[in-house]
Amino acid sequence: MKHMTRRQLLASLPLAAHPLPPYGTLPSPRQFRWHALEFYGFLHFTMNTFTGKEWGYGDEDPSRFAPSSFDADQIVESLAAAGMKGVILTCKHHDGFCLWPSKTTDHSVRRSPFRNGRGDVVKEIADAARRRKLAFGVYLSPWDRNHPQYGRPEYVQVYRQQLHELLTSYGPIFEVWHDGANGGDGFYGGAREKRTIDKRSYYDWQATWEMVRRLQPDAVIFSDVGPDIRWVGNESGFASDTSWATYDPVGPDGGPSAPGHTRYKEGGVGHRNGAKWLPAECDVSIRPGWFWHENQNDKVKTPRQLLDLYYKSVGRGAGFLLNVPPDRRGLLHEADTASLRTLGSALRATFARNLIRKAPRPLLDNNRETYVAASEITAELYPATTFDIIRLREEIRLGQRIDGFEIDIPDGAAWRTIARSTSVGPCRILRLDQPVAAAQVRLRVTRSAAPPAVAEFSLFKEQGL
Ligand code: FUL
Repeated sequence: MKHMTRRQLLASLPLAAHPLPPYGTLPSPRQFRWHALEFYGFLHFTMNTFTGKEWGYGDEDPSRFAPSSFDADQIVESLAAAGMKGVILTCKHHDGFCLWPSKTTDHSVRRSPFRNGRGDVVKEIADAARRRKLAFGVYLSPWDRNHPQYGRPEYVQVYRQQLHELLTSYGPIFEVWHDGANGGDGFYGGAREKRTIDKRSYYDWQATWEMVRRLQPDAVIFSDVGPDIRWVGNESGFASDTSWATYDPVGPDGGPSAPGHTRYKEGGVGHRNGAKWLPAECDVSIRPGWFWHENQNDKVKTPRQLLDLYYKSVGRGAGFLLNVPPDRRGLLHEADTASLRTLGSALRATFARNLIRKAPRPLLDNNRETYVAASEITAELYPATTFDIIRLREEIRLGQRIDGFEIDIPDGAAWRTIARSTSVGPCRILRLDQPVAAAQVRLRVTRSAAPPAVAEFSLFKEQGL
């Protein structure tokens, strides 16, 4: 290939030799660590598993929570087999039933037959995750259809107390998940009425989040509006094809936003040059429902469907939060574990080895913290090798810089463009319609807000399905 110009040569030197100034808003260290997880599991498990509901009313008898052979290791192992690096448990869903023996309420495992009332599902999952080296996170529904005080100021203290228990008794927490579904009808200690709240002011989220920061400074906080991770705006598991890590949430009326009170559809694309680093997370269930239902055992997403969602979430710079609900035994069902296993082996086989043999070292070292400052990079594969997956990463601690890029392969004496796309950020995976074979592959950044800082350029051949 042609010789590098002096500018290109300078630009291809690694960070220490040629540092780039950062551009725009940047991820916090806790967000930067979160970006490395990419794929993690959601466990929707509670009273609903036994009543067959999706949203319990809050009047369910705790005696109904009776998994026959709960096994946290089986659950966590199955998630790890899929390649997940963390797990978030619904410690309390909208029905208010607490999976740990909370001091704030009687409506908990303490009054259930599970481990004769001495069990703690949160502890068992947290411990199993730790054993398997998966990060552990907590979902705690702000809406509580059981609690008599829901809708009144007292309940906000209860919610904080519950969160306090979760953040102080179960070791390091990587993510705290606040659901935007809030308020409506419920049992409320027997009142059986509708209680609506002002989503912007009722919870005083700032005070709650300050507590999270104090108790678990490394945890990222998820909600429709962050402050660390944003909802992608759908429950189908995909980000928009162009998706920015930056975002400035606003309320539906253009005013202040709050969890459950945003123009949530904007979460898919985000906002180019938004003032906040607020990357998207894609939450989706492996089944039609969030909870396990017998009649959905034959509706489990296939490994191919899951892989497609992986490309459309992780591959667009978002997190992939895949829900796999335990069944009434307290196990992940065979249909789900089979899908997870095949997905995991496909991901491992596909991404095992970057097919590029020669390129500037920072691109090949599998290290998101080293980069090449260049807008054109030619990589070599020898002999000519077949690939259908292209993965790029920016050094996001220097900001989201790239707006557009193209991928070329040699075609006689010229180059032929085989793929083009837009945002990169923490991760961009392109999947070609047809595998191509080439001995050289060129990345060309066609538009960028600042000189590009490319942390990874890899090629793979999809396999394992
Ligand atoms: C929604 C809830 O209403 C669903 O039950 C589920 O927990 C999902 C993850 O979030 O807002």
